Amino acid sequence: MSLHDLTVQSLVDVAPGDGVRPRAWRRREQWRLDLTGTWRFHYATGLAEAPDACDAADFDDDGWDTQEVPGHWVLGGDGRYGRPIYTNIQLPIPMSPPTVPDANGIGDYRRDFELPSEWSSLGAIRLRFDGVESIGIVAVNGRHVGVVRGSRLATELDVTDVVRPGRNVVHVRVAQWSAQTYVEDQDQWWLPGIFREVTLVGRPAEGIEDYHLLADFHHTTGRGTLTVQLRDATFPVTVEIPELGIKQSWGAADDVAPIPLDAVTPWSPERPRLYQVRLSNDAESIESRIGFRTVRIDGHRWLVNGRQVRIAGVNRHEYDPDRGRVFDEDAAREGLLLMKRHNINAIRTSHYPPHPRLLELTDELGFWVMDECDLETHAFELHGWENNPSDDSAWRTSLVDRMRRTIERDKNHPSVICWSLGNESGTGANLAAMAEEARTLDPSRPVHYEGDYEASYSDLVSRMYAPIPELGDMSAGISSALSPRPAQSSRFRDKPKVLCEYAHAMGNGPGALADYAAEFDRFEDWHGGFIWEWRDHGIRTTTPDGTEFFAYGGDFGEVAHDGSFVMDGLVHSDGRPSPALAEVKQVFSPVTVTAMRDGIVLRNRRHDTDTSDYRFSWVWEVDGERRSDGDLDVPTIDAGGEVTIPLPQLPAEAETVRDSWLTVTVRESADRPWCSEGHEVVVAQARLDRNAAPLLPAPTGSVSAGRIMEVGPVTLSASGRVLSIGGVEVGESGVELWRAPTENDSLGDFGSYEIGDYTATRGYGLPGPSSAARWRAQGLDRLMSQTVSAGAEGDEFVVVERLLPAQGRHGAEVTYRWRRIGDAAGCQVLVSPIRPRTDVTWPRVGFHLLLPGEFERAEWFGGGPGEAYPDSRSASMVGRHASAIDELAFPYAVPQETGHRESLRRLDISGQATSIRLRAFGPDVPGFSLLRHDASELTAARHQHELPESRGVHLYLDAFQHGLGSRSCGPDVLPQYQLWPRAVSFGFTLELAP
Ligand code: IPT
Repeated sequence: MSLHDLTVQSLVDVAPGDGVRPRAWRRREQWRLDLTGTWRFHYATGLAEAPDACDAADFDDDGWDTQEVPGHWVLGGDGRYGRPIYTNIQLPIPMSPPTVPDANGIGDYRRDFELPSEWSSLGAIRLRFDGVESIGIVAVNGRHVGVVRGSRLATELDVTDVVRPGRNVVHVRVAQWSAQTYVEDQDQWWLPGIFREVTLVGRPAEGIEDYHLLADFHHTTGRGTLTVQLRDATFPVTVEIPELGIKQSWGAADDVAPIPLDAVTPWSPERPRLYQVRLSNDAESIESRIGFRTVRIDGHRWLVNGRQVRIAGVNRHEYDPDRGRVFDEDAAREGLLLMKRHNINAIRTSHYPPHPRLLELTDELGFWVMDECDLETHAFELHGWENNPSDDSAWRTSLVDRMRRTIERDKNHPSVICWSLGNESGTGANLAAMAEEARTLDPSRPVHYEGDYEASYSDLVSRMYAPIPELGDMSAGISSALSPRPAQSSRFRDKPKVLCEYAHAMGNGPGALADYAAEFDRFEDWHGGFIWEWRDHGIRTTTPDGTEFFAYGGDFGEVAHDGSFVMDGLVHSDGRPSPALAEVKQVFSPVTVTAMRDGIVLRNRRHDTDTSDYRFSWVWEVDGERRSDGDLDVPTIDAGGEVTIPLPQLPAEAETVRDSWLTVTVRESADRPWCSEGHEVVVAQARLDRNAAPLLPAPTGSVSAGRIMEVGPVTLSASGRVLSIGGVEVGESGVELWRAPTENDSLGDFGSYEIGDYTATRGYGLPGPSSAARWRAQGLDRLMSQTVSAGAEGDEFVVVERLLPAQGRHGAEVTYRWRRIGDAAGCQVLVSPIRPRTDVTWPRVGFHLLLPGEFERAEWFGGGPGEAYPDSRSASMVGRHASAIDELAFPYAVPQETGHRESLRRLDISGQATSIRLRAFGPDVPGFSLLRHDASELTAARHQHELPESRGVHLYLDAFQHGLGSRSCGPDVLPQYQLWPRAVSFGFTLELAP
């Protein structure tokens, strides 16, 4: 068949990929030729333009370009080879399975390799592909050897009879779109190409074709059992575990028996103990590693080694801003270390098996892994799941094959404690068949699939983005949470539960992590969850004038795209942690510390490790000054245990002096692979005094009236605008209710999608307008000031203004009471709602001051070091903090509200020449932010580089901020964190700092 005809046929083929039976990945193959590197490359925008017969051995590819393998041809180029496309649920091609449009990038790859003559004695030679998107049609020396399907799965094509010693030619034709596209509709960039390794693997005639090592741990006796399953092995075979003194040989398949082992150390994320294993026969020797653990489902408990797992997890995509899904081991390791430093103990490999090496790293560093098959048919949901491949028998073998290839490749990893059938593929008989296949191949691990809402073929009940009350409802078997079939509620109730996705980390957020954690701790059947997601998928790009930025959907001129929905990670595209990661670290902490006035409660949430590798210390501070400190005497707490210890001995004044704080810190007591000795695991604080918030002091003198008012160092216009502070000019001032909407504020109506009830009960795509839409409708983004009165009243200059939008009647009345207090100017601000509505919250209540741009640094006593919002404040500790002003804002891919620090007492803002000191007062003590752009500038820009030139430093003193929530894909701000219009009063003083 001609290459052209073969392509036509392969594009629409729903059969599984070709190749020999899948087997476990080996880092070292004894006979291995690396075929990565530079390949000759031809790109065509469609099959009609692709060169025919370019698979022929003698085809002249002289005029061809080159392409690096592994790589994606749409990246790093100038658009010559097409551009990246980002879509979430929708497909960028028409919904007409299994066909694809004519505009279909075709990449032809060619290269030579030299086959060493020693290889002629081998039993088989295979060409292995670890990742090709979307399909690869492969020829060696002009002969067709198979089609590679399953973009993130491995394929080994038998080329024994085709290769010859000396020079050989490989040709791979890759098509961007194929029938497989319909089952690989994950929420990510479409990035075609050969993006993982290509290798030529030699197999000895009488080797060990495949092996499955099952290392069980018996938690009641502390013993282990190693069961070795061999496939196509020539005996005798020897298994060795040098560390355990084991060397066992079997003469024949029938001799193979489980090996009992006395006293082994079990494997867990906290103690990822691995043992080296060697399997050998006369022809080959295989190095592998085992970790002893037994996974079991017992009623509603998901157990490993007899103890329930606690998933403090993240969804991890394979992603790099320059290379896409090309794996970089160093970067991957860095990412895992960053997770470990932030108390993340679990990974869901959303939504496909990762590069095989990654699982060796998770074995080594210690993570629970939910290994997910490469399957997602989400686009069908937009058409009521009609023709869903998950339920279409034509796809059965192909989907089952995907599952098989996932399991066979990854079965020997102790970190993998569960298989996931895929993501967002509706439900259907093929999924049930995949689950069946998983159980047959590997009965040692449970099966997960979120879309199986009734848990009829999966072992775990799973949800995504469930609102908090739904967790308890599901535990109780209350039917409203269990759509679509409440009748199945008892089955739900008795199964272990997990959130495979929650807390959508898009932009500023997520909120309510601590609230979820409390529920996970409360209900035994809930095992935690995986935050969506680890990292933003921005593509490093430059504007025409050379400014670097991270591109998202639409930035490459895509016709259909899903905008910034691909920027929803805890980590920025460039790898830097977002403020949310600090919250994650606190909330996920393996040991919780609750410090109270009458004692400290410590709870060990680790799986199987006591606390003897931690050290505990305390410090007592008053007004941010250290008064005393010491080690905390904490008895060793076993896994799952809890102790209450008394507070350290402190003088009696500790309970009376204002701002008396006890801070307890848990640290690693030795170096770990992810951190050095002394690394902070978690911090907790207790306020020891009961003093109320300080109030603005009384006036110490009068104000000078005139056209310009002088209140100590501050000058004000007749209508009360601040003009200067100690000679420092102020550009703007006044109360502000608007904040630049976060993506959680502005997204979440999923407007055009009809998902019906399913949407409402599952908590994402909440009905009704978003907060930002309501705020805008009420005009909170364009309030106009109207001075009602301004004049001296006793020793004060009192200004009353009304803030209302054009045509609107809802807003606020503000009273500013300026007074002189020693060398400072003080102001008490009272904000009261005008005709508040019961269906529109406020974004913030704060006072805004525009200072000159020369200010660079901030030092403060208050909450910090990072930002805090009402539903994301676990990591904020009262103390003395300092930062460059530029570091106080986080550069979210889409500019938005950022940088708020809470509970301010004192703030020094300094530049080269001057420093301004601010003190904050109650009753509603404000927090602050210092930003280079104001709320409306941040609102208008869609990318950081679109922000206008900074007009200076914007100080916001916010008495309240609305919470963050997770509504960009999940529940909105919980009621207790919403900011409803209310009377608010706070004070501050301004002066030049000494
Ligand atoms: C859900 C997907 O599973 C995940 O891949 C990602 O798209 C996430 O949401 C949002 O970022 S699907 C969603 C419609 C619930």
